[in-house]
Amino acid sequence: MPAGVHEVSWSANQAYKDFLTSHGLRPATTPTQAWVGDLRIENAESRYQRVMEESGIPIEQTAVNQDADGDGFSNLQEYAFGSDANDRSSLPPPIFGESASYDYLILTDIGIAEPGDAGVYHLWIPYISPFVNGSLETSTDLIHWSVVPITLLNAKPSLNIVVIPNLPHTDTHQAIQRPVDEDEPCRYFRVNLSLPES
Ligand SMILES: [Ca+2]
Repeated sequence: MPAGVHEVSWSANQAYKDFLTSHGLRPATTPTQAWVGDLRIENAESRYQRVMEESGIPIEQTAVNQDADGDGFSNLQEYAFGSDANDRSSLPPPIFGESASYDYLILTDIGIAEPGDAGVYHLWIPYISPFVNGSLETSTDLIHWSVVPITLLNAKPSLNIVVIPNLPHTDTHQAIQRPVDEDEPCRYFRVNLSLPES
């Protein structure tokens, strides 16, 4: 199977049987059956092309680096962050950063940082489509970029998974926490996007 999201579900009959049983009724003895129909396998490039064409973009303006609606965001940026690449009023959610405080105890090179101490900043990055590869990169001179070794998320994580740090993800943005190093020069971040290789 190609990379991407694959969803198959067939639990309705079993759920119905469970419902009957829980109400003291006897389900029919016929076996639970399921069918899977309309299975479509589409590679990343053809999915991108289809979405561009379905939004009404002329074929000669669908390239990933083009900006079909002239709103300043490339077609791929809009595809990755869920806005309409053919509507000037539809823009990707903004990427921004802000200083924050620790929400957990941590050992730093100047001692123990306690919850509430300043010393980190949060980058807020919109969730990225599972059909796009995205990586966070950082630079101090806007020339040399290195990859930040984190995984960008496709959606808000489930609340029953407890992770440290407990990042304040929102419905639209993932929070990425980085330590502040006051000896460092100004640091820039960017998100590098590409379509997965088929
Ligand atoms: Ca655009």
